[in-house]
Amino acid sequence: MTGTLRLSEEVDQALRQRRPVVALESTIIAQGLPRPRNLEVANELEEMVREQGACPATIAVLDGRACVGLDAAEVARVAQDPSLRKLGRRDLPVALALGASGATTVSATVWLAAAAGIRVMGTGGIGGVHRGYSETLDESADLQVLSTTRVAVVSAGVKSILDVPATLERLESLSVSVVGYQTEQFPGFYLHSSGQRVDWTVSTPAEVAAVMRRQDELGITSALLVANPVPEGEQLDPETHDRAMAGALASAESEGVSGQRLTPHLLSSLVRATGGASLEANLAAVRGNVRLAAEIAVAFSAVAEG
Ligand code: PSU
Ligand code: MN
Repeated sequence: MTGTLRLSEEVDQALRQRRPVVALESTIIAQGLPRPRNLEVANELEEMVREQGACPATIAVLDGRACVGLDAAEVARVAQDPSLRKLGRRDLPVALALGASGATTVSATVWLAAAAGIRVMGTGGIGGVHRGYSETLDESADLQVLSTTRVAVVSAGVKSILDVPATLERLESLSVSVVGYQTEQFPGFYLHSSGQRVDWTVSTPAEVAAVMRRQDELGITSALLVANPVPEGEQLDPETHDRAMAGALASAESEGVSGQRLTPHLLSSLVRATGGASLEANLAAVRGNVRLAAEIAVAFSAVAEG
Protein backbone atom coordinates (compact mmCIF):
# COMPACT_ATOMS: atom_id res chain seq x y z
CA MET A 1 0.00 0.00 0.00
CA THR A 2 2.75 2.47 0.87
CA GLY A 3 4.04 2.12 -2.71
CA THR A 4 0.72 3.46 -3.94
CA LEU A 5 0.83 6.47 -1.62
CA ARG A 6 3.06 9.41 -2.32
CA LEU A 7 4.10 10.91 1.00
CA SER A 8 5.63 14.39 0.96
CA GLU A 9 9.11 14.55 2.41
CA GLU A 10 7.86 16.54 5.41
CA VAL A 11 5.08 14.04 6.18
CA ASP A 12 7.30 11.03 5.60
CA GLN A 13 9.91 12.33 8.05
CA ALA A 14 7.34 13.29 10.67
CA LEU A 15 5.76 9.82 10.54
CA ARG A 16 9.12 8.07 10.71
CA GLN A 17 10.09 10.16 13.73
CA ARG A 18 6.66 9.56 15.28
CA ARG A 19 5.93 13.25 15.39
CA PRO A 20 2.28 14.44 15.33
CA VAL A 21 0.67 14.69 11.89
CA VAL A 22 -2.76 16.09 11.00
CA ALA A 23 -4.56 15.08 7.81
CA LEU A 24 -6.56 17.77 6.00
CA GLU A 25 -9.12 17.11 3.27
CA SER A 26 -9.00 18.88 -0.07
CA THR A 27 -12.68 18.86 -1.13
CA ILE A 28 -13.37 21.73 1.21
CA ILE A 29 -10.64 23.67 -0.66
CA ALA A 30 -11.54 22.67 -4.23
CA GLN A 31 -15.33 22.48 -3.99
CA GLY A 32 -16.39 23.80 -0.59
CA LEU A 33 -15.01 27.35 -0.52
CA PRO A 34 -15.09 30.16 -3.10
CA ARG A 35 -11.95 31.17 -5.03
CA PRO A 36 -9.59 32.94 -4.35
CA ARG A 37 -10.29 32.78 -0.61
CA ASN A 38 -9.92 28.99 -0.71
CA LEU A 39 -6.17 29.17 -1.39
CA GLU A 40 -5.58 31.58 1.49
CA VAL A 41 -7.52 29.26 3.76
CA ALA A 42 -5.65 26.14 2.62
CA ASN A 43 -2.33 27.80 3.42
CA GLU A 44 -3.60 29.24 6.68
CA LEU A 45 -4.80 25.83 7.89
CA GLU A 46 -1.42 24.24 7.18
CA GLU A 47 0.32 27.08 9.00
CA MET A 48 -2.00 26.69 11.97
CA VAL A 49 -1.09 23.01 12.30
CA ARG A 50 2.62 23.88 12.25
CA GLU A 51 2.16 26.56 14.91
CA GLN A 52 0.73 23.89 17.23
CA GLY A 53 3.83 21.76 16.69
CA ALA A 54 2.33 19.22 14.28
CA CYS A 55 2.89 18.45 10.61
CA PRO A 56 0.06 19.16 8.12
CA ALA A 57 -0.79 16.54 5.49
CA THR A 58 -3.25 17.90 2.96
CA ILE A 59 -4.47 14.94 0.91
CA ALA A 60 -5.49 14.89 -2.78
CA VAL A 61 -5.10 12.73 -5.89
CA LEU A 62 -2.90 14.39 -8.52
CA ASP A 63 -2.25 12.78 -11.91
CA GLY A 64 -3.16 9.36 -10.59
CA ARG A 65 -1.02 9.59 -7.46
CA ALA A 66 -2.52 9.51 -3.96
CA CYS A 67 -0.65 12.43 -2.39
CA VAL A 68 -0.38 12.65 1.39
CA GLY A 69 1.14 16.07 2.03
CA LEU A 70 1.29 18.65 -0.76
CA ASP A 71 3.92 21.26 -1.62
CA ALA A 72 2.91 24.90 -2.13
CA ALA A 73 2.42 24.53 -5.90
CA GLU A 74 0.23 21.46 -5.39
CA VAL A 75 -1.91 23.24 -2.80
CA ALA A 76 -2.34 26.09 -5.29
CA ARG A 77 -3.34 23.61 -8.00
CA VAL A 78 -6.01 22.08 -5.78
CA ALA A 79 -7.39 25.55 -5.02
CA GLN A 80 -7.26 26.88 -8.59
CA ASP A 81 -7.79 24.05 -11.08
CA PRO A 82 -11.53 23.92 -11.85
CA SER A 83 -11.20 20.53 -13.56
CA LEU A 84 -10.37 18.73 -10.30
CA ARG A 85 -12.95 16.09 -9.53
CA LYS A 86 -14.52 15.33 -6.14
CA LEU A 87 -13.36 11.91 -4.97
CA GLY A 88 -14.94 9.72 -2.32
CA ARG A 89 -13.28 6.49 -1.28
CA ARG A 90 -14.95 4.47 -4.01
CA ASP A 91 -13.45 6.79 -6.61
CA LEU A 92 -9.86 6.28 -5.42
CA PRO A 93 -8.94 3.07 -7.27
CA VAL A 94 -10.48 4.35 -10.49
CA ALA A 95 -8.80 7.75 -10.30
CA LEU A 96 -5.43 6.12 -9.57
CA ALA A 97 -5.77 3.61 -12.40
CA LEU A 98 -6.81 6.25 -14.94
CA GLY A 99 -4.28 8.91 -13.91
CA ALA A 100 -7.03 11.35 -12.89
CA SER A 101 -6.82 14.26 -10.44
CA GLY A 102 -9.29 15.14 -7.75
CA ALA A 103 -9.89 16.54 -4.31
CA THR A 104 -10.69 14.03 -1.58
CA THR A 105 -13.79 14.11 0.61
CA VAL A 106 -13.68 12.98 4.23
CA SER A 107 -14.27 9.35 3.19
CA ALA A 108 -11.30 9.29 0.81
CA THR A 109 -9.12 11.46 3.06
CA VAL A 110 -9.47 9.36 6.21
CA TRP A 111 -8.87 6.22 4.19
CA LEU A 112 -5.60 7.51 2.74
CA ALA A 113 -4.61 9.04 6.09
CA ALA A 114 -5.08 5.72 7.88
CA ALA A 115 -3.16 3.93 5.14
CA ALA A 116 -0.27 6.34 5.70
CA GLY A 117 -0.37 5.86 9.50
CA ILE A 118 -1.98 9.21 10.36
CA ARG A 119 -4.45 9.13 13.26
CA VAL A 120 -6.01 12.59 13.34
CA MET A 121 -7.88 14.66 10.78
CA GLY A 122 -9.42 18.13 10.91
CA THR A 123 -12.29 19.23 8.67
CA GLY A 124 -15.33 21.54 8.62
CA GLY A 125 -18.25 19.18 8.79
CA ILE A 126 -18.48 15.55 7.77
CA GLY A 127 -21.14 14.37 5.32
CA GLY A 128 -24.24 12.60 6.61
CA VAL A 129 -27.82 11.65 5.91
CA HIS A 130 -29.51 14.13 3.57
CA ARG A 131 -33.01 15.45 4.16
CA GLY A 132 -35.47 13.47 2.08
CA TYR A 133 -33.36 10.34 2.55
CA SER A 134 -36.40 8.07 2.42
CA GLU A 135 -36.93 9.04 -1.23
CA THR A 136 -33.36 9.65 -2.45
CA LEU A 137 -31.33 7.25 -0.23
CA ASP A 138 -28.66 10.00 -0.24
CA GLU A 139 -26.31 9.27 2.64
CA SER A 140 -22.68 10.39 2.47
CA ALA A 141 -20.12 7.61 2.16
CA ASP A 142 -18.28 9.43 4.96
CA LEU A 143 -20.42 7.62 7.54
CA GLN A 144 -19.75 4.09 6.37
CA VAL A 145 -16.03 4.74 5.92
CA LEU A 146 -15.81 6.24 9.43
CA SER A 147 -17.22 3.00 10.77
CA THR A 148 -14.24 1.07 9.39
CA THR A 149 -11.36 3.55 9.64
CA ARG A 150 -9.41 4.34 12.79
CA VAL A 151 -8.92 8.08 12.60
CA ALA A 152 -10.04 10.76 15.05
CA VAL A 153 -12.01 13.30 13.00
CA VAL A 154 -12.59 16.79 14.39
CA SER A 155 -15.73 18.28 12.89
CA ALA A 156 -18.24 21.01 13.78
CA GLY A 157 -20.97 18.40 13.60
CA VAL A 158 -22.57 17.91 10.21
CA LYS A 159 -23.78 20.67 7.94
CA SER A 160 -27.30 21.78 8.77
CA ILE A 161 -28.22 21.11 5.13
CA LEU A 162 -28.43 17.50 6.35
CA ASP A 163 -30.88 15.60 8.53
CA VAL A 164 -28.94 15.88 11.79
CA PRO A 165 -30.98 13.49 14.00
CA ALA A 166 -30.91 10.83 11.25
CA THR A 167 -27.15 11.28 10.88
CA LEU A 168 -26.67 10.77 14.63
CA GLU A 169 -28.77 7.60 14.45
CA ARG A 170 -26.62 6.27 11.60
CA LEU A 171 -23.42 7.06 13.50
CA GLU A 172 -24.78 4.97 16.35
CA SER A 173 -25.76 2.07 14.06
CA LEU A 174 -22.29 2.18 12.51
CA SER A 175 -20.60 2.13 15.96
CA VAL A 176 -18.74 5.39 15.43
CA SER A 177 -17.80 6.88 18.84
CA VAL A 178 -19.02 10.48 19.17
CA VAL A 179 -17.83 12.92 21.83
CA GLY A 180 -18.72 16.59 22.26
CA TYR A 181 -15.70 18.77 22.85
CA GLN A 182 -16.48 20.98 25.87
CA THR A 183 -20.17 20.74 25.00
CA GLU A 184 -23.17 18.56 25.76
CA GLN A 185 -24.85 19.51 22.48
CA PHE A 186 -24.06 18.18 19.03
CA PRO A 187 -22.81 21.24 17.11
CA GLY A 188 -24.80 22.63 14.17
CA PHE A 189 -21.87 23.47 11.89
CA TYR A 190 -22.76 27.17 11.23
CA LEU A 191 -24.48 27.18 14.61
CA HIS A 192 -22.96 26.48 18.02
CA SER A 193 -25.62 23.82 18.68
CA SER A 194 -27.85 21.70 16.46
CA GLY A 195 -30.28 21.26 19.35
CA GLN A 196 -29.39 17.54 19.58
CA ARG A 197 -27.56 16.13 22.58
CA VAL A 198 -24.37 14.08 22.66
CA ASP A 199 -23.94 11.22 25.12
CA TRP A 200 -20.34 12.04 26.03
CA THR A 201 -18.38 15.20 26.68
CA VAL A 202 -14.59 15.53 26.75
CA SER A 203 -12.80 18.61 27.90
CA THR A 204 -9.14 18.38 26.87
CA PRO A 205 -7.00 17.11 23.98
CA ALA A 206 -5.45 14.68 26.48
CA GLU A 207 -8.86 13.12 27.11
CA VAL A 208 -9.38 12.64 23.39
CA ALA A 209 -5.93 11.06 23.13
CA ALA A 210 -6.86 8.70 25.99
CA VAL A 211 -9.98 7.60 24.10
CA MET A 212 -7.86 6.89 21.01
CA ARG A 213 -5.46 4.90 23.12
CA ARG A 214 -8.34 2.79 24.46
CA GLN A 215 -9.59 2.21 20.92
CA ASP A 216 -6.18 0.71 20.15
CA GLU A 217 -6.20 -1.46 23.27
CA LEU A 218 -9.68 -2.76 22.46
CA GLY A 219 -8.80 -3.35 18.82
CA ILE A 220 -11.56 -1.00 17.67
CA THR A 221 -10.92 0.12 14.14
CA SER A 222 -13.64 2.71 13.67
CA ALA A 223 -13.35 6.45 13.84
CA LEU A 224 -13.74 8.75 16.81
CA LEU A 225 -15.84 11.77 15.90
CA VAL A 226 -14.85 14.79 17.98
CA ALA A 227 -17.70 17.26 17.67
CA ASN A 228 -16.27 20.72 18.22
CA PRO A 229 -18.70 23.64 18.02
CA VAL A 230 -18.02 26.99 16.38
CA PRO A 231 -17.69 29.54 19.22
CA GLU A 232 -21.06 31.15 20.02
CA GLY A 233 -19.72 34.60 19.15
CA GLU A 234 -18.75 33.47 15.66
CA GLN A 235 -21.84 31.47 14.74
CA LEU A 236 -24.25 32.47 11.99
CA ASP A 237 -27.30 34.32 13.30
CA PRO A 238 -29.83 31.48 13.80
CA GLU A 239 -32.70 33.34 12.09
CA THR A 240 -30.57 34.18 9.06
CA HIS A 241 -29.49 30.55 9.05
CA ASP A 242 -33.02 29.14 8.97
CA ARG A 243 -34.19 31.54 6.27
CA ALA A 244 -31.17 30.99 3.99
CA MET A 245 -31.30 27.23 4.47
CA ALA A 246 -34.93 27.03 3.39
CA GLY A 247 -34.07 28.99 0.24
CA ALA A 248 -31.01 26.87 -0.57
CA LEU A 249 -32.91 23.60 -0.19
CA ALA A 250 -35.78 24.90 -2.34
CA SER A 251 -33.44 26.07 -5.12
CA ALA A 252 -31.56 22.75 -5.19
CA GLU A 253 -34.87 20.97 -5.53
CA SER A 254 -36.26 23.22 -8.25
CA GLU A 255 -33.00 23.01 -10.22
CA GLY A 256 -32.93 19.24 -9.80
CA VAL A 257 -29.45 19.16 -8.20
CA SER A 258 -28.57 15.81 -6.63
CA GLY A 259 -25.70 13.38 -6.03
CA GLN A 260 -22.13 14.65 -5.61
CA ARG A 261 -23.09 18.15 -6.73
CA LEU A 262 -25.65 18.67 -3.99
CA THR A 263 -23.33 19.57 -1.08
CA PRO A 264 -21.26 22.18 -3.02
CA HIS A 265 -24.46 23.63 -4.52
CA LEU A 266 -26.13 24.10 -1.13
CA LEU A 267 -22.98 25.59 0.42
CA SER A 268 -22.60 28.21 -2.31
CA SER A 269 -26.26 29.21 -2.33
CA LEU A 270 -26.01 29.74 1.42
CA VAL A 271 -23.00 32.02 0.96
CA ARG A 272 -24.99 34.13 -1.53
CA ALA A 273 -28.16 34.19 0.56
CA THR A 274 -26.34 35.32 3.71
CA GLY A 275 -24.13 37.92 2.02
CA GLY A 276 -21.03 35.93 2.94
CA ALA A 277 -21.90 35.48 6.63
CA SER A 278 -22.22 31.69 6.28
CA LEU A 279 -18.71 31.63 4.83
CA GLU A 280 -17.30 33.44 7.85
CA ALA A 281 -19.02 31.03 10.25
CA ASN A 282 -17.84 28.09 8.13
CA LEU A 283 -14.24 29.35 8.29
CA ALA A 284 -14.42 29.97 12.03
CA ALA A 285 -15.57 26.36 12.47
CA VAL A 286 -12.84 24.94 10.24
CA ARG A 287 -10.09 26.95 11.93
CA GLY A 288 -11.22 25.84 15.38
CA ASN A 289 -11.36 22.22 14.25
CA VAL A 290 -7.94 22.20 12.63
CA ARG A 291 -6.37 23.83 15.69
CA LEU A 292 -7.98 21.25 17.96
CA ALA A 293 -6.95 18.41 15.63
CA ALA A 294 -3.34 19.56 15.94
CA GLU A 295 -3.60 19.71 19.74
CA ILE A 296 -5.04 16.19 19.77
CA ALA A 297 -2.28 14.88 17.49
CA VAL A 298 0.32 16.40 19.84
CA ALA A 299 -1.38 14.88 22.91
CA PHE A 300 -1.72 11.49 21.20
CA SER A 301 1.92 11.32 20.20
CA ALA A 302 2.82 12.11 23.81
CA VAL A 303 0.74 9.20 25.21
CA ALA A 304 1.90 6.90 22.41
CA GLU A 305 5.47 7.49 23.56
CA GLY A 306 4.77 7.30 27.28
N1 PSU B 1 -17.96 20.32 4.88
C1 PSU B 1 -17.73 21.57 4.40
N2 PSU B 1 -17.42 21.72 3.10
C2 PSU B 1 -17.30 20.64 2.28
C3 PSU B 1 -17.54 19.33 2.79
C4 PSU B 1 -17.87 19.23 4.09
O1 PSU B 1 -17.82 22.54 5.12
O2 PSU B 1 -16.98 20.85 1.11
C5 PSU B 1 -17.32 18.12 1.91
C6 PSU B 1 -16.46 17.10 2.68
O3 PSU B 1 -15.38 16.75 1.86
C7 PSU B 1 -17.38 15.92 2.89
C8 PSU B 1 -18.20 16.01 1.64
O4 PSU B 1 -16.68 14.71 3.01
O5 PSU B 1 -18.49 17.41 1.54
C9 PSU B 1 -19.44 15.16 1.67
O6 PSU B 1 -19.95 15.10 0.37
P1 PSU B 1 -21.09 14.03 0.03
O7 PSU B 1 -22.26 14.50 0.83
O8 PSU B 1 -21.30 14.14 -1.46
O9 PSU B 1 -20.57 12.69 0.49
MN1 MN C 1 -24.42 12.01 -1.53
